[in-house]
Amino acid sequence: MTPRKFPLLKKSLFRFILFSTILFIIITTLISSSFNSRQVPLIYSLSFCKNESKSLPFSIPESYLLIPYREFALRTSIACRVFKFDNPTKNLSSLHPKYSKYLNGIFPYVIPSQNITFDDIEKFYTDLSSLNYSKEAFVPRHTSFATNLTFANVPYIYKNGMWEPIEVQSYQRSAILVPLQGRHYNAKAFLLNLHAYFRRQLLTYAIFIIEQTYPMNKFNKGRLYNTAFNYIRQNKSLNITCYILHDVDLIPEHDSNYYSCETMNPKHTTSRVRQLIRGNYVKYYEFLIGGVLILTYNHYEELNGFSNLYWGWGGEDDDLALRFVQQKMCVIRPPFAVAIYTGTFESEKTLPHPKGQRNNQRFGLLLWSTIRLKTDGLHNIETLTRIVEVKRWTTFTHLKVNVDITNSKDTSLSTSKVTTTTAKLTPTTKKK
Ligand code: BGN
Repeated sequence: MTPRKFPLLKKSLFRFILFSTILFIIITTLISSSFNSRQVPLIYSLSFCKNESKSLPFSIPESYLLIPYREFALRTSIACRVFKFDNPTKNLSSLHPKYSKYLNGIFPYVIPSQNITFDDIEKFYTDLSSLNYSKEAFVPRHTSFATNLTFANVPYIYKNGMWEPIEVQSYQRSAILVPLQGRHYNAKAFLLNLHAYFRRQLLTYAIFIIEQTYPMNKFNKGRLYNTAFNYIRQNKSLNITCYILHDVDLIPEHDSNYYSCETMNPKHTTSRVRQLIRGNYVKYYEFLIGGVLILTYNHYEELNGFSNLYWGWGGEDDDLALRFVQQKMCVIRPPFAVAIYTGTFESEKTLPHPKGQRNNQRFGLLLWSTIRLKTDGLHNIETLTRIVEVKRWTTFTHLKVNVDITNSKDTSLSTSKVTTTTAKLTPTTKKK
């Protein structure tokens, strides 16, 4: 190289540096804006280059998250920045949980003894409905499974599959969906407390325990939610307007955490959870919508429900949060001070139950979650699961579900039967 050529080299070096700097700025701006704004596309789509995508191996999806899920979730909030609560117009004092005269701040939940049975709970609430309200309203009760139950005896009646307050008409009709596998003690502690909690808020409600009975090893919470949602929407006489998706091991601690649906946005009511033994609250990440989520029929449909692909513990709720982003939806949250829960998870340790196995594939699934929105969810649930038994108690409806019909050869796992538990607690069985 001769000395004469140096100026030319300098010029191209300068051009190269300038070009790379501009390129770097463009890329970093794009990535940071996808963190900060819900409006910017979250996924990288290969459909720009249609021809190339045809030659890609089948297993590579057409579009996927631009950045790993964990990075995205850590930097993103799913909470709405601007929102409005519904404002019921007629007779406020009787319609909305917020105006109930039974609210009293802290909810006096109880941790029942391990020997509690479903019959105990059934009897407790059936007896309550037959009491003389004015006299017995706040008398603490002692039972074989808990002492000093101080739940207010709110006048309630069980009518056509729903519990309704007698004095007023509720603003909405709510279904509480509780997925389950094993963990029967948690389900009993849940039922005992949550009935009292819902009554203080004057809800018209029915609780659905959705138990996975096949397969026995791996839990699929998304399929259980989709199956129950589908069952409830087909049961038109219930006329449900609000869906409350609830973990079985959470008990709300504050009356002002209103379990009402808001028309515009879903509501996430679990900000902090504490363990029974340690007692300190744990705050979860901003992107989390697991725990308790309250949403309308339209919200659930718009999201196409949960993905059906998550087997084992974790990820299905994060996948739903990505669906929210995709659909430009956000959640509203009650004030931090009232969105508090006690978790009954430790009590599991003393009981035999299949331990929740972590799903190692969840990170991979989350990466291409958004492109499955239309094809994987509520829309194809009927091809995957079957309700094999419906057992009606007054305190809950027990749906037993085979969540993998294509792989179960035993036909008894795919035929349905209906059992009704009468007030005298003597079950009768009917074939569907
Ligand atoms: C998260 C789980 C959620 C679960 C919460 C709270 C995952 C996906 C990869 C980050 N998410 O870590 O499913 O609800 O913890 O327990 O594992």
